[in-house]
Amino acid sequence: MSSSGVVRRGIHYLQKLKAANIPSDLIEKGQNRVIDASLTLIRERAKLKGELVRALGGALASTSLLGVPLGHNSSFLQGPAFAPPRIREAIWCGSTNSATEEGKELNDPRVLTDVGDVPVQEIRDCGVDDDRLMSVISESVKLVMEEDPLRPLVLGGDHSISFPVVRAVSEKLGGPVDILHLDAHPDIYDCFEGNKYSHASSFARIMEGGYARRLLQVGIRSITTEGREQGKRFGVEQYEMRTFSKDSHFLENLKLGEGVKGVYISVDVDCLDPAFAPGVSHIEPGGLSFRDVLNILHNLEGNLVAADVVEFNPQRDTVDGMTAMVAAKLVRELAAKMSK
Ligand SMILES: [Mn+2]
Repeated sequence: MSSSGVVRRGIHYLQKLKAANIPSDLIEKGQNRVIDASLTLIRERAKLKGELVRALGGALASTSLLGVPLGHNSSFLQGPAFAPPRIREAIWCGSTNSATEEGKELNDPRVLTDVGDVPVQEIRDCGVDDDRLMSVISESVKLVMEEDPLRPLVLGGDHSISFPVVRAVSEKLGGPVDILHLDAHPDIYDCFEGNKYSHASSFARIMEGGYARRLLQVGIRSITTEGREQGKRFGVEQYEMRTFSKDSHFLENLKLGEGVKGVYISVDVDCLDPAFAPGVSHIEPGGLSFRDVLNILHNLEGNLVAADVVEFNPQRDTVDGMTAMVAAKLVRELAAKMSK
């Protein structure tokens, strides 16, 4: 990250503390204690939920929510940091019931549990940098996966979180996955505005790391020359909206993950046309309908090992929280798809 990026995004008083000769090991030890405490809470919640699901019996795979309220790697608005509690609220909103479209019951813990949020803001407030923060996110994902049969469904956050999440999934499973990435944007810049962790660069980090065999990007309609060149460089299969009517039959009958460790799905809410989901940072007309997305997800064949739903920005939502319901329904249907 450039020094200007640090000033703009970083936490300012820690620089002052260093200038005031506060010993750096005092700060570092404190940061370590806060990170240990954060991971302990996630570990213990995951353990309890895992024990509960195993005691109930009969689940081969069980979805568990993990919130990552991180918005500072966005190049525009940082509102996605506030998304996870809004999505949870909408999942359990009394205006609907707990059944998913294909008949799973979300109030059965064998289908859905929750291990809470990575306390991103609290950790950053202690002056922890992004290298370390990304490791904490990866570690948190692994703590969920530790508890068989739990599988993580991560609530973003901006799209930068997909890198540490996919890294954790691939490292934990011991090999690459196939990724289905629904988005208006390819998020594959080598480095965006000096930030290698930018939400516009997460898939460059994922491909460099060798965490994915195939990367299918669907819904693309805002792509630069660099986005196309990076796509070619990494062998990405980019399906643009301008040809969606031609590609839709193929995309609505995907079979992925064979010969690798499984399938990862990353849904940027802005893959949807803004008519369906106005509460996003980057309004990009000409997108997928909600039913297009559900058809792609419902019909996908493959072993879904983890997923994320990112870039919902509650600060851009309508007053009645329409996009929160949209993000929540994506989460609900993904949770049903992942559990078995
Ligand atoms: Mn996007």
